[in-house]
Amino acid sequence: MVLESLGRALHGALRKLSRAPHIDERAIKELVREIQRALLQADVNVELVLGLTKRIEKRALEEKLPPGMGRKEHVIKIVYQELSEFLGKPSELALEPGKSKVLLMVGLQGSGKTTSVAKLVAHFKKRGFKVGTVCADTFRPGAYEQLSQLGQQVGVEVFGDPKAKDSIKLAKEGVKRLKDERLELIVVDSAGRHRKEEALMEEMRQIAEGIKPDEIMLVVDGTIGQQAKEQAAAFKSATEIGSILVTKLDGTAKGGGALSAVAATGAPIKFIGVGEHIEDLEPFVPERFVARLLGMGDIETLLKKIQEVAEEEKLKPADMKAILAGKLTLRDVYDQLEAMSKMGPLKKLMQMIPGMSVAVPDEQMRVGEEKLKKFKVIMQSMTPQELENPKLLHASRIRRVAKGSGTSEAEVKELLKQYDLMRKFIKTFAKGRGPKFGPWAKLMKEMKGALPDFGSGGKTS
Ligand SMILES: Nc1nc2c(ncn2[C@@H]2O[C@H](COP(=O)(O)OP(=O)(O)OP(=O)(O)O)[C@@H](O)[C@H]2O)c(=O)[nH]1
Ligand SMILES: [Mg+2]
Repeated sequence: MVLESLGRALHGALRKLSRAPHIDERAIKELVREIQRALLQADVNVELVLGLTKRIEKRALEEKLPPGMGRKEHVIKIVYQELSEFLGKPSELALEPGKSKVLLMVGLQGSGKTTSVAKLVAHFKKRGFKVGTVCADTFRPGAYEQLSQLGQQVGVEVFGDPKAKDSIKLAKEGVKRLKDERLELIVVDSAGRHRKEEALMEEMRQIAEGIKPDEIMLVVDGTIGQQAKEQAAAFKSATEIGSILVTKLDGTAKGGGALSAVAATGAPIKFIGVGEHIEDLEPFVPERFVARLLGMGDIETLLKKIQEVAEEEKLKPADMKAILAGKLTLRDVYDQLEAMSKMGPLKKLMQMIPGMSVAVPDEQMRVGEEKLKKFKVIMQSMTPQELENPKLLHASRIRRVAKGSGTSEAEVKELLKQYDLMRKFIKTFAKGRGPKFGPWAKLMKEMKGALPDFGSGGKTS
């Protein structure tokens, strides 16, 4: 488990809070102290800890309770939000089918670059992308062998030459060749071993200049704790770091230090390494990560409720209006499934629309839990463009998505059909073609509260 001790300590602090008879200033101060202790033990920088806990304390003491939420839940929600914020903004590595993205991996010796190269290509291969790697490490003996063995395990091409001396030339050749092969993700491994750090940085700069990568990803060893900050800063000042991958978060007590230190540099953490094996890679989503750190045992129910409320907040009236105007994208659907406790707002909304359960066959309306899970996996294999504009999904893309998600084409098509149905239905009702009387009228009235000018017709396209 990742950062087990930090998770346990934070969880313990919140459990104590949830057991307190009532939440007064003392209980909040006690909670804040325990969070401080937990974070310091995870090697998080003192100043960062103080800043964070000050914010938590201030909000917990001063913020007004949202309707329908108890004081305890509210405090837990604040902790959850602030910790998520603390770990940076979520950001993903987005690929586009048919386009080449070149990713240059940099980092100090032994940070886990080569392993991460293999993990990354495996990750995206599984999602149906054409991927390959270039070994531009001409410094470390056996670098090419290491990567080509990993490449074999994953089943991807590794461009390299164990005898080459000029890493810049090699990197350029490799990238050109794999681009010609129309690979969609080309990950370039670079050397971490050098006589001097100066020379390493210089080589990195030259490779970057030679291959013009779409993104430079810095690999940082999570076991170094808050020292990661200086390291990230040094790389950032030498070249343009687009994102960060923190490795070895399995079994280190210092992971909290590394993650928070790196997040503080402003470059988004996109992945974390949690083991030596190829599949030990996770996209880093701060909120999900924090939820996992905190969420277990008896506070789980509380967290669930918090998430529900947070999701409801996320679905702002503006989004609601767009959705009701028929602008429901697959991403909206995905977000809903993500939010999915069984009563996600969209489902609630659907249930509020009278006639819905009749017009949409029962079976389709209550797609089983299993199917929803499958749909989510399918959507994870789609590109952002496809999620925004599902019309793009013609036969070959459907095939790719099915392959990438380990489902069948029929299942992908079924999802698209469901989506279409949902969209049309909502649109029809939003246009007011639904029942003009009885429960529908009542619904309109109820909605007026949430959607200030919904009654004036809303947008119709
Ligand atoms: N436990 C654990 N070990 C890891 C992880 N990532 C990498 N390693 C190990 O760290 C060691 C170094 O990894 P490499 O991928 O060779 O590191 P590198 O940055 O390419 O090293 P150089 O090429 O010498 O600069 C190996 O023993 C890996 O198995 C991780 O997430 N967890
Ligand atoms: Mg290496």
